[in-house]
Amino acid sequence: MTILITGGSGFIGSALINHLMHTTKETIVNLDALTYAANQQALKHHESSSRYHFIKGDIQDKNLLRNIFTQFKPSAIMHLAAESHVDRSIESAIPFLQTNVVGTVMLLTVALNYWGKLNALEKESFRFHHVSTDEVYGTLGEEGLFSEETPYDPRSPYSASKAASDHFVNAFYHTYGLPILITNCSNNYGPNQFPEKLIPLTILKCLKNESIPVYGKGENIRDWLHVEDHVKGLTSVLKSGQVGEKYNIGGDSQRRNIDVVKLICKLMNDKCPRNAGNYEDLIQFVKDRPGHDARYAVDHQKITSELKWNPHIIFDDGISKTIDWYLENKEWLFSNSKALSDGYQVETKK
Ligand code: NAD
Ligand code: TDX
Repeated sequence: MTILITGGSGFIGSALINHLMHTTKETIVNLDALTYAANQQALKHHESSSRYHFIKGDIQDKNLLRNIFTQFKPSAIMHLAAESHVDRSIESAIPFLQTNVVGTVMLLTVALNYWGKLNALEKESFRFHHVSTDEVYGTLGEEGLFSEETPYDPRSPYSASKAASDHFVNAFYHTYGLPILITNCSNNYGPNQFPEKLIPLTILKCLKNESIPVYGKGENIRDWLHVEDHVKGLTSVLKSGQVGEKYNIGGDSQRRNIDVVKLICKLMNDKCPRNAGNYEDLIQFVKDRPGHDARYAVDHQKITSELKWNPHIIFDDGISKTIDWYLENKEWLFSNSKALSDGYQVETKK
């Protein structure tokens, strides 16, 4: 079987490819535009494998997509390519509309055309798996969890673009019968995450001895899911999920941002003591993110009862090992941090 993975050089995509390369015999085709967020180092060790193919390109490029389908004849697509950072979407919504909406519809269109020409058996087993976010559901108050039935209520340009892409994926199932799956996961953390996101940014700021920006009062809550648990959930859904269905994937680890930042500071004090004072002294409360969603928390009962998936990595262990990884890969962290000062422009790596 050949799986086409879009955005495979990103944070989650690279963990997914590593997982599939280690645990299956599938051939993997990674289509990635190599934007600022991509990380080729994470997949370098697969470059000599005959089972791994990398193609640099944009999911909006219809001709390229057609050629890839003709050449590799995938039996499944796992679609992760996206602009993924909320703050960047607030700076400029257009790249989010282009990649997350137009790119997804382009991929769906070419996939549908390819799927329509397969024989009955191949048609039956083909899957288009769209990887989405819990942010499409909006924001929670003090009580409750997002279920698969929670109405969509996106609040940021990023989540609006992901919600739109989910709707298009569903539309291709209901209108044309394309065999789709959708997963909506909570905040991922782990190695290889671009240091614009809260956890690697906090580690970077500690190492640079710079102030750690906490938006508002730091009381917003996220449900943290280790990327290794997530990719296991994704492969379960691809293998055994019911066509046309969506599955929520969560980490059972709700934390206030300020508590996450303080925990990182505490662990950093032990692992890599600051010359003078504690890392906590670097915490600075800054202007809140506009439209900042108060709380995300995911009910993952459906994937747990149907596919026997559960998150296994305890947040305090996962975060400690994650810090170890960034400390062992300081060079990577610092070199990627350069793109942070690019003024949120979406650039392609040379
Ligand atoms: P990321 O930003 O780390 O990686 C995205 C990858 O997509 C990069 O390698 C980039 O080069 C590639 N890409 C961007 N635009 C492209 C285009 N037009 N054509 C081809 N490739 C392109 O993102 P991530 O954190 O790995 O997220 C992966 C997916 O999971 C996204 O769809 C995101 O919305 C979703 N998601 C992420 C999280 C999270 O916490 N990181 C949570 C929920 C859902
Ligand atoms: O400097 C910061 N200070 C701060 O307080 C940053 C970057 C973030 N925050 C807050 C905002 C959020 O409440 O921390 C929380 C986490 O922020 P991000 O890491 O930017 O993630 P979030 O906005 O929650 O979105 C993430 O999870 C869902 C991913 O970036 C999305 O791609 C995914 O869909």
